[in-house]
Amino acid sequence: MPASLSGKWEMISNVNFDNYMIALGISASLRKIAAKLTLKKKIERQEDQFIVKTTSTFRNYTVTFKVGQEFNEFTKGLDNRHLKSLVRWEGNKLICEQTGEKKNRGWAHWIEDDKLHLELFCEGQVCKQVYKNVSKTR
Ligand code: VLP
Repeated sequence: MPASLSGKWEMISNVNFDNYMIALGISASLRKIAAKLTLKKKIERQEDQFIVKTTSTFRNYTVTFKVGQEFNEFTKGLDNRHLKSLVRWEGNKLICEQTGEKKNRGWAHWIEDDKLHLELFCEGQVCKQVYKNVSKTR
């Protein structure tokens, strides 16, 4: 079993986010706002189900899925597209393929050095984000 993705996380680096957003067709005005955000993730795992909440002072986005089970995803408040998404484990990486209008779209999450790593892919662009753990212990 890979190291747990569960918990609360706060973004500490964000590389190539603008080009990822351009690939998604996000407007310049929205990109300007988004670029300044410190994104947070709350990842919960219940049996074979994951709930991934991305939050910020501007907008929030939640996705719920079961590993290995394709689902319909609507990226409400992001690029507002309808996707067929499928998440699977590939070694220690949790990988999502998002099939729709945009080619080679998806993301990958994994733990490395106690940090949550995220790569966001779209049409050849790769945005790399790293999050530190901010879960409360006790
Ligand atoms: C859209 C780019 C501002 C930017 C415009 C809105 C909630 C993996 C996966 C689980 C994501 C999040 C992608 C966020 C950037 C989209 C930003 C509002 C933030 O996360 O953890 O959904 O795909």
